[in-house]
Amino acid sequence: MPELSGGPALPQERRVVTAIPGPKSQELHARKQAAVADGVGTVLPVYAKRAGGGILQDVDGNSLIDFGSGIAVTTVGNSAEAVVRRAAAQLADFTHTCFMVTPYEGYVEVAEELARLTPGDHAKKTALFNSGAEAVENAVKIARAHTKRQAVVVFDHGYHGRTNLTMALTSKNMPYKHSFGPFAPEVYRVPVAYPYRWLTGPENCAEEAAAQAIDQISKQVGAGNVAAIVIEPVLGEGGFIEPAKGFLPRIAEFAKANGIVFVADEIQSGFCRTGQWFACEDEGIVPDLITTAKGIAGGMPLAAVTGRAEIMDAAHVGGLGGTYGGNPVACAAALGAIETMRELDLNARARRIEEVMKPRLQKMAEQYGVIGEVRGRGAMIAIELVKPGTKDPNPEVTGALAKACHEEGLLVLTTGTYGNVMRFLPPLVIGEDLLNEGLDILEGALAQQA
Ligand code: PLZ
Repeated sequence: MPELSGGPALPQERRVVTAIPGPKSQELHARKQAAVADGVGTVLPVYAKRAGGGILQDVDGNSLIDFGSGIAVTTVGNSAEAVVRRAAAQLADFTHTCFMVTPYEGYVEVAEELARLTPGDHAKKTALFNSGAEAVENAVKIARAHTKRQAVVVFDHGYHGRTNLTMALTSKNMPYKHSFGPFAPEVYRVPVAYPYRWLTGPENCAEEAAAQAIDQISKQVGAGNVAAIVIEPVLGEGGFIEPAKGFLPRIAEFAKANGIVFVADEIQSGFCRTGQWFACEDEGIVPDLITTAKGIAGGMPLAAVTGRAEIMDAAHVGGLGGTYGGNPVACAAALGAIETMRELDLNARARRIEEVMKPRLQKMAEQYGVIGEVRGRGAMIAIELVKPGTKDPNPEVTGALAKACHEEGLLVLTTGTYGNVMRFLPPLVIGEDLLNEGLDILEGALAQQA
């Protein structure tokens, strides 16, 4: 297996030398519990020391296989060479001027790259922000300024962030919204084509879900009142739901016919994650606006709204911004991340990861009745766990499996509206041996559960 990690050489091997979490992590965790607000949870309290390639090393000397990438962020690996090189050079030159006060080239270069990389050959413009939620909020601001309408349509199982407006756009109450209302008004939620859970079965799911969504928008909101339809081309926190083929194009077409801004939230699915630069390319969708974050900058906080120049320019001069949006170090990191994606052809890597993972997971699904479905594409793959012989969600077994994997030194994340989906988001530079070893651990954990 060729060495794909751009980062400094961190041995690419799993090593479990203490209980997980080990004594040093436990000590740090006690300090965390005393000093950090309880609302900020922790999936697995091992404290990081170094990370790179497909490995996370903790303070006790354990090396874990990383199937999470910090929630789909370190797509190019941690501390990827080009990210470190460019960000370090920028750190030495200047750390901040505020782009709204004294602009700099890196911001403009990232905007030019986004115009090249996002779908469609129309004139495009970009605005940069710090987090995914901020990008989504700004996409809504821009769409409202452009259409002079207020309503925003989102979908069942959708996730768009934790700020007030994006909580309103997010579908799941616990843990994202509970006790935090009231939420922003003029947000309307409609069905999404979730093939595995569509009541009449997967065959007509795309047409039926699209018809229901369009009917609800038309009858309950009025298409002429809708500023934006916001959707994740693969729904991430909702459970790695791939809308049934045909659904997204139908919704995009409806938006176009009614002067509604179609916003693809590619914050989790973008930047090579699904084996394409953006997941919406799979069905040839050209969104009016696209929101990106996570994988864009190799772990530095950066987010963007990119889209049709005439829509992006609808907000008045000075109407968009923020002190740190498009921070120069984050922009340098993004240029390094994009360079890495091109140089290592990470889209091909993502497709290879799918080729390795999916058949093995499908085999496990044949053997173990708790796996209801294997789905996803590229390096955005998931299993949905159910009570055997039914489609009843099985969050208990999902949690137990995750715990068993963690104890063996495999970091996995769960997700889903029903908490019953285990998702796999390895860095795209992970070695194939580690990928297979991670799957071996999962298989062992399944055997124990069954
Ligand atoms: N849109 C599609 O996936 C972030 C959430 C983690 P921020 N998803 C991870 C958590 O529990 O907070 C996300 C996303 C999609 C928007 C966001 C929000 O991005 O950078 O977390 O604000």
